[in-house]
Amino acid sequence: MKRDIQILTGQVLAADCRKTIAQATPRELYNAVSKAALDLAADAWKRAPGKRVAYLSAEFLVGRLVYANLLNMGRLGEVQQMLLDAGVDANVFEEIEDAALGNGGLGRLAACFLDSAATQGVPLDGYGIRYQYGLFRQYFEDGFQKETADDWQRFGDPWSVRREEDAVTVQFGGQAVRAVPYDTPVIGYGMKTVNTLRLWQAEPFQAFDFNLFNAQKYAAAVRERDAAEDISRVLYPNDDTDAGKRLRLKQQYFFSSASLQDMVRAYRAAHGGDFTHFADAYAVQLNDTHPTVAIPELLRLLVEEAGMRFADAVQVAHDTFAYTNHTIMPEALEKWDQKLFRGVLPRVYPYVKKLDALLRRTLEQRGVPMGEVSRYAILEDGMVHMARMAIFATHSTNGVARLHTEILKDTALHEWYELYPERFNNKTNGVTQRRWLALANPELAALLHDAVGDGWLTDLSQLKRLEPCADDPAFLARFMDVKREKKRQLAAYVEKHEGVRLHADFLLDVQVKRLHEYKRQLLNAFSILDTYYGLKEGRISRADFAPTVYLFGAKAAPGYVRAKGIIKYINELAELVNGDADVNGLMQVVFVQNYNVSYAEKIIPAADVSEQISTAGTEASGTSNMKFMLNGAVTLGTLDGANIEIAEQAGAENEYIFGARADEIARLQEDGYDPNAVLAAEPRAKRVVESLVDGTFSDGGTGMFRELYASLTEGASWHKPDHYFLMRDFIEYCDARLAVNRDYRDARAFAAKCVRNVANAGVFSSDRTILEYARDIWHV
Ligand code: TH1
Repeated sequence: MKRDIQILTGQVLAADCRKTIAQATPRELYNAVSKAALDLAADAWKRAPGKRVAYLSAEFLVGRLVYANLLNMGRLGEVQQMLLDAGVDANVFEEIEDAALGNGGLGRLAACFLDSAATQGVPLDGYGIRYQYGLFRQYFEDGFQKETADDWQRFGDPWSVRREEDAVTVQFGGQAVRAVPYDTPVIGYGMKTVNTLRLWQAEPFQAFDFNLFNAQKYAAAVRERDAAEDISRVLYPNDDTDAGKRLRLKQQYFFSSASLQDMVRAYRAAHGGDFTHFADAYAVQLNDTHPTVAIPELLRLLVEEAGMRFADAVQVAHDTFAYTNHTIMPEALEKWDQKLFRGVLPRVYPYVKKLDALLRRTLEQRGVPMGEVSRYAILEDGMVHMARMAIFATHSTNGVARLHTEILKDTALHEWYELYPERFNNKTNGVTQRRWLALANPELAALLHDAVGDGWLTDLSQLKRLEPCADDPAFLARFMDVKREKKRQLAAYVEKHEGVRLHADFLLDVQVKRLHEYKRQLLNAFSILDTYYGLKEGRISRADFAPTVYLFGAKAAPGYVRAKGIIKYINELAELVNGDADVNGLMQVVFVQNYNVSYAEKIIPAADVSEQISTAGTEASGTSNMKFMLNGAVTLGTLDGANIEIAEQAGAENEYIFGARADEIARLQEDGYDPNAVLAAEPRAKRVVESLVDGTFSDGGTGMFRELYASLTEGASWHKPDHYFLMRDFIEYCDARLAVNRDYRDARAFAAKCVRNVANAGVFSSDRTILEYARDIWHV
């Protein structure tokens, strides 16, 4: 019997705050609806027998849970009606903070995987850290990024359940802390499967020292508590870079050890003390190297607590673990100083040494020359090399898009591929269509419902049946109506949050992702400035130009000075363009603050053009590219990461591809590349680059713009000039952009391209990805 969520919500509200639905504040309503829903999911939230997958990840960027969970439970319409009946705005929960326990693509991928596994019936649990503060909140002051703490639990955390009885102890050198799990149900679409996201919180054994407190030594009295809580205090805000910090290593060990202890305990309860078949009970996926310390930790547990021989433990680890690589950027490859590692984890370090010794013996047996050993060694040049440990001690290493995996095999990890070719495999990323289409774009979902039914909700390949609609004028008209409506909604949201009136009738060209030099937001900005000059000076015909909004959203890591300089530059550009009445009917530049999952849900469905312009060979996959495609935007991009597969699926004629390919970039890196030659030969390039230093814009006297200029024209001690080849691609990019603009003027033909993107987005469902992992790697 279907229980009534309205009655349950009313009961919770009456008990908790003696109010009705109409009287309750947004947070009271949020807590009540969430509690009621959790109650309705309780029966389905049971552990199925059989092998389970543990997805270990330092990040789970789940975003706002309430709408997505209600959608998957089949209760969203009911709740919306309930709110409507009570005179409450259905968007009332938009005040609720996102759970931003991740930086970007890697953390959001983990969240999509949770949704897909639960929907497809894959028994997978997420394990991570319950950060007290998630990714910082961003705002702009004078065009500069400022950060504040993200206190995401301010409105409560009604979706999690504290499991005191499952707490474990994690031991560092001289410090022992309690790891207390908070479980959140992961509700699959249709609620047939409910898996678990288990996030560990670090706590002291004793809230404070009573004797010190009585002696009025207050700071000392809470020192142990602070030191314990510090471990799960805050998410490191670096995307794609290795922080190398002691506390970060403690975080990694904290959740890796707690998660393994959890599995070991459950295994013992079910199977007794013989751990030789541990890999038949658990598959453990390492999301990048962040949880790789789990490998020596499992060895330690098996040897010291299960009495296993080291060699047998290594076999168990090999069969249990698999590793996903997400980047080849050298600055992201994790290495720990050996002394630091040994100091923080003295109980684990001996097992790292034993693994390193085993690796060296293995290399010798395989005839690897002595001179080559240093390229593989786990312990080398005073560091612990985590990726090497992850490849050596697991049975699978996968990349996240076809090109990325090929680069791993051919160059980045070539020596490992020669040693263990059978371990390497590709798993192209995906995104969940429940959140990124059904929830974010109900208008398009309704149109799809009429055209092809609803099967795509759990089988995205069914969108293929939409293909003929690209030739149907009536369908295209409805598609364009949807885009217009999503732009109107976005404009209302942007006006509320940024105080800017966005032109909802313009072409919407979007680049939203973390700010990084390799993602080349600066190239985008240069091209906008070139367009501005072109329009003002008549090189570009105003009459032929489709008015365009250029929208940015991006957070820079707080310590990444160049990235912050690029933000300031784009904000200066926005001021120039938006302040010039002469072009106001043609261009608008908007940089939204605090881009996050909830903002993405507003922006992506409204976009016409998806900017995916990383230097070829640098973006492992990208996942926003897939979300844009699914919502019917065309890709303006380089042949990088999953863009290649996107263009292949949709047909290159439905995207706008430009720029050097990965092989050309590699050649330029080898043979030499001179951006100054481009600047000398191409006045348009010269002019926009000079805007960094010629007084066109002001960096407020910080020197940021001059430093950016130098990075492009002179290089720095650690890199050559224009490390990311902006000048190589500049003119081609401007040309491709103008081609988009030209094509957009034929609204129907453009809409047909958009619809062909939707129709061919099927393979980019994370359902497909998760089923491939399950079949090829986890064997569940
Ligand atoms: C990202 C990759 O940059 C992106 O291309 C990919 O689509 C995504 O992972 C999911 O596979 C990465 N994020 C991080 C974050 C950290 C370290 C390395 C990477 S790679 C902290």
